[in-house]
Amino acid sequence: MMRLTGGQIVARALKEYGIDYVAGVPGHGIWSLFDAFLETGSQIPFIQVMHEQSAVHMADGYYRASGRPMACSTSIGPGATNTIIGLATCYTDSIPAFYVSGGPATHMKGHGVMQEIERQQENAFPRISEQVTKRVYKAGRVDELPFIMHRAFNTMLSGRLGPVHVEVPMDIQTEAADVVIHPLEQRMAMGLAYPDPAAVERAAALLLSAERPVIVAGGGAIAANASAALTKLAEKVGAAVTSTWNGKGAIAEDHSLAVGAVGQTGTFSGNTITAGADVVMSVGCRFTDWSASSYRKGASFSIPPGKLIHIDLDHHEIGKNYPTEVGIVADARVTLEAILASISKEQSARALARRERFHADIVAAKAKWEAMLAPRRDSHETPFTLQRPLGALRKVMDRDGIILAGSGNTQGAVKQTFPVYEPRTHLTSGSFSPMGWAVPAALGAKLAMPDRQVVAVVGDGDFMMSLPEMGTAVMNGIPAVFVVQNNRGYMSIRGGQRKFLGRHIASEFNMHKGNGEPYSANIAEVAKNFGMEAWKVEQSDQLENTLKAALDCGGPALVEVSTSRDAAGPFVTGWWDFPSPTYYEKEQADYAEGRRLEQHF
Ligand SMILES: Cc1ncc(C[n+]2csc(CCOP(=O)(O)OP(=O)(O)O)c2C)c(N)n1
Ligand SMILES: [Mg+2]
Repeated sequence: MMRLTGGQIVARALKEYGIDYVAGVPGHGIWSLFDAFLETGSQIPFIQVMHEQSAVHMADGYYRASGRPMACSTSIGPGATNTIIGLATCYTDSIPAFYVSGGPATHMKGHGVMQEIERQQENAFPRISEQVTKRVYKAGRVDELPFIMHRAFNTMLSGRLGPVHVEVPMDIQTEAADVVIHPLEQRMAMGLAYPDPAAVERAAALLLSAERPVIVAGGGAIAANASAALTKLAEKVGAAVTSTWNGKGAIAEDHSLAVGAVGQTGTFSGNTITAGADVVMSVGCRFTDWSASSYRKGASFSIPPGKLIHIDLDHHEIGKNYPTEVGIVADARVTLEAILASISKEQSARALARRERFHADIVAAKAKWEAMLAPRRDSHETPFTLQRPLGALRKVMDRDGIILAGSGNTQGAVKQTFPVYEPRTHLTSGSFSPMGWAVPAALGAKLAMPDRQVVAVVGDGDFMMSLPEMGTAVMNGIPAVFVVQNNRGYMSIRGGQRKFLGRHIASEFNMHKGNGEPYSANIAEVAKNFGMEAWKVEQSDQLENTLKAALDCGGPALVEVSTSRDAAGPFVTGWWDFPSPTYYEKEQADYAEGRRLEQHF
C-alpha cells in the first residue's frame, strides 16, 4: 500500500505498465495530473507538442513503428476534443494508444464549469470519445484508479487492439488514497488465441487444392507479428501475396511471390493476380472498399467464384463483406503456423509442381507493372512527377528505414512506388486517412526507433495541417526527415473532382485577388525559421544527394520538392464506388455499370 494522489497513481501505473513517454498539451483540467510527473517515483518523460491531435498521432506512429504503446494526455474541453481525429485514426486501424484527459470536478459537473460541454448531459466529452475508442473509463473515486488503469491496459492490449480513454476529474487528480498498483501480468490473459484444429485442416486443404492461391496481408498480419509465418506459408503452397494499405511490409516486396498492393490504388500485378485467385486467404484484413475496389467483381477480388479463408481476431469481420469458406477467429501468427505444420513436405511438393503457369503469370504481371511505373518514377522532368522523389528516396534510404505517407497523392504513390522489406517500415494513416497525421506520427516513430531512419513523405496540404510540429521536432531534438511534395494545392482532390465531376473547386491554392497565380508558402524557409536544416529541390540531379544530406545531417530536417500540379497521381488500377451528381449523365452511366458488379451484399 502506498498513499498516492490520482495523478501519481496514473503516472506510476503508466511507468510500471511499460510506457516510456507521454505526449500532450497542459491546461487547468490536467495540471494536477501533470504535476505528478515531477514527483519522485512517478516521473515519466513528457513530450510537449503544439496540438493535441498530434499527441495522439505521435503515440500512433510510436506503436506502428515499434509494437509498443505510448500515452498522450490533455486538459478538458478544447484540449480534449482536439484529440478526436487522432483517436479515430487509431480506432479504425486497431492501433493501441493510451489517452488520459482531465474532467470537470465531480462536485461541479453539469453546472457549466469552464470548458465543459453540458447542454444534453453533464460532462459530455466522454460521449464523444466513446465512438472513437475501444472503451472510455471515467474515474468516480481516487481509490478505483488502480483498477481503472489495469482495465484500460487490458482493453487496449487484448484481442483486437485499439485506443482507450481514461478520464480523471480534476478533484480526483488531487485526492489521495492508500492503494496498490497491480502487476499487469496478473490482469492479462497468457498467450494467444489458437485456431480451431478443424478450421486449420480445412484451410490447409483448400490452399493445397487451389490452382491460383493468393494470401492477402492486412494490418492484422503486422500487428500479430505474423510476417515470417506468412512468407513461409506462401512459399510452402506457392501462393502469391498481396497486401492492403496497412499490410504493406508484411512480406518483403522484393520476394518473388509478392505482387504488391490490392485495391483502387493497388498495383497492376496486385489487382490482376488477386482478382484471378480461386482461393483467397486473408490475414487480418477487413476488406475496406479502398482495398477491395468497392467489391466490384474482378477489379480486386472475385469472391465468389473465388473461395475465402478469412483469418481475423475479431468475429465481426468474418462474413461482413464476402462469404467465407473457412472463417477463423484467432491470432494470425499462430494460425499460420498451425496451417504450416499441418501441410506435409509431400503435399507441398505436389502443390508446387502445379504452380508453373501461375508463377509465370505472376512474373509477367509484375513485369508489366514495372513497365507502367518506371517512366514516371525515373522521369527527369521538372517540376517533378509524384513518383520521382520516391524513387530517389528509396535509393538513399536504408533497407530497414521507416517511411510514413501523408494523405493525398503521396499516400497511394508511396504504396505503389516505394517498396519496403520489413514489417513496421511502411506506416500510413490507412483507413481514416487524415491530413496532418504523417508529421507527428513520424516523430513518434523516431522516438520509438531512434536508430532507424524515419522519413515522412507529405503533400503541401497535409503538411500545413501539422506545420507547428516542426517546433516539436526541434525542441525535443527528434531527427525525423520530412519530404514535402509541393504542388500548391490538394491535387489528389482536384484529380478526383475532374474525374468524377469534370471540373474543380477549392482544391488549388491560388491567389483569389489579382491574377490568380498559384500560392505557396516558402516551405523550406519556414522550416529553417523553426530551427531545422532544410532544402528546396527543383533539379533532378540534386534529388538523391539532397535527400541523403537530410538523412545524414543528424537533426530534424526538411526537403521541399517541387512537384507538378499536373503530374499524374497514383495509377488507378482498381475501382472505387463514387456516384456523380445526376446532371453528369456520362459519369452516371459508367458508375452504374461498375456498381452492378459489386458483390458485397
Ligand atoms: C483532415 C482531412 N481533411 C480533408 C481530407 C480530404 N483530403 C484528402 S487528400 C486531401 C488533399 C491533400 O493535399 P496534399 O497533401 O497537398 O496532397 P496532394 O493531393 O496535393 O498530393 C484532402 C483535402 C482529409 N483526408 N483529411
Ligand atoms: Mg498538394
